Amino acid sequence: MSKSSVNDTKSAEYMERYMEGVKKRNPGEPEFHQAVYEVASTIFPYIKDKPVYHQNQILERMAEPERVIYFRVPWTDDAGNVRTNRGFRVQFNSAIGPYKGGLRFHPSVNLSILKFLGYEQTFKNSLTGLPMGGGKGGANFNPKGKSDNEVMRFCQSFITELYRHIGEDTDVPAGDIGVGGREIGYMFGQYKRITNKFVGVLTGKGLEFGGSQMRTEATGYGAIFFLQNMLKEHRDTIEGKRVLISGSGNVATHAAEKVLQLGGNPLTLSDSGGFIHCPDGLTQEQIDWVKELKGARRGRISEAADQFPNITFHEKSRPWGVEADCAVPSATQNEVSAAEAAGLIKNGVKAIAEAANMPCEQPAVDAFTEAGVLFGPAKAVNAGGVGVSGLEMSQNSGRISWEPDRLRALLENMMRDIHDSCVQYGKADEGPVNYLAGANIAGFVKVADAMLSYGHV
Ligand code: NDP
Ligand code: 2IT
Repeated sequence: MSKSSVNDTKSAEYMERYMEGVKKRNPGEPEFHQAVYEVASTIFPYIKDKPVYHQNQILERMAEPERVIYFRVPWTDDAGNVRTNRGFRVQFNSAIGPYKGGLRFHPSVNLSILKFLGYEQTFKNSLTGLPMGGGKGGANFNPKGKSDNEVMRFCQSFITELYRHIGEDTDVPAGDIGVGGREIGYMFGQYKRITNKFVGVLTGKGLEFGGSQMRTEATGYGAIFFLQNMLKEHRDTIEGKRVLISGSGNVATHAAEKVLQLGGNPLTLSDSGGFIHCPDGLTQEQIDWVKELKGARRGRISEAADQFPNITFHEKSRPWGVEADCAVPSATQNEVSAAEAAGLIKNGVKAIAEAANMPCEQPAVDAFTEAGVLFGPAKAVNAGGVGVSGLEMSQNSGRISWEPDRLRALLENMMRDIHDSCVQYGKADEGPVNYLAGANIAGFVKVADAMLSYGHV
């Protein structure tokens, strides 16, 4: 049990019984248990003197997806072989708006991972202040090594089943790991073809067909705006800070770019093969090169060390052993262990901003909190992505496109507002703000109160 949050006996007892139930009802789903635990450990103390939430079983109902869709995705590879994957959509909670959340294509995708992501998404979307419920989906499809035509046929088959369950007022998917502009284009094209409707059913679309300015940049930029706000709240700045970043996809490369723009030094990037280290700080030219490498060329991060003499590649390891001031994990879940957290703390890290979803294992989160390191939890830090997706939905409904400057300002303001909501609920009498509790409580209140209004549905 977390040492950081549940420290009164009554809440601890409720919490233990509650988690026993969650584990019993969802066997073999460790990522889902972890995500529920992280939220519940901060909500039980908050609701201990608010019996209405207990009487109406709000936390129990929140941990049960409203609907899970699970389907076969058959497709044919370039050699003519029939292949079969497993597709999912977890429609978690629609209390405050249509289900909204990304699609992940990765061989590791299973129900536990998508339930953790859909559960988290509900609180994250609430934090944005926009009317969006929570959902997540995807498939255990591995886009690596597949041709564009294979990816297209897969996406078309995936949407040929999913189209009947989604819609601009029902459920609006977007990208996540392995799903970027190319995949969204193929899926939107197939949806439009089947339904004969041009509506905002997916976000992250190309700018030519209803996409929003700033959506590509939003998650990474938003994460660094959140880090900037955390540092400012504690009388510090990003300027001159050495920042460790993992991943080299959409989120990581835009996080690195924003660190650079704000005067910091992004030292590392990574992929599943290892990490690159640039002690001088990556330049814009190097970040652009990585965007092209991991985007259109679909290459490996190790190639950066062959291209640039001041970059080294460290095979099969993660960047957390490098000495730095801040860390922004931006690849995947559980990529920072307790031992790695201890190393970061020993090296004097000041702030962690979770740009990926649940990148820190629970004992790592506890270690940062206990050491007084500023800890920005994923559901607040990376909410800029879905936030701009919400703005894409608004533009699509109005059949209008807003200017880049307007979206830039909206994103920056949204991240400041999310930060301030976390401070409102997470400010401690002494020591740093508890952003974990702040984000969970601020996200919870709106969804819980909407659920109370509806009665027992
Ligand atoms: P991308 O597919 O663009 O990039 C993913 C990156 O993470 C790649 O560098 C990939 O390396 C690495 N990675 C993926 N899985 C693993 C793994 N199991 N072990 C090690 N490295 C891994 O995804 P995004 O940048 O979009 O997403 C990154 C994270 O941010 C995810 O946690 C996602 O849920 C989260 N997120 C994304 C948002 C968005 O708008 N895109 C919004 C909010 C959160 P490799 O190439 O070797 O696979
Ligand atoms: O985890 C996330 O917030 C996303 N992958 C983005 C979801 C979205 O609907 O834009």
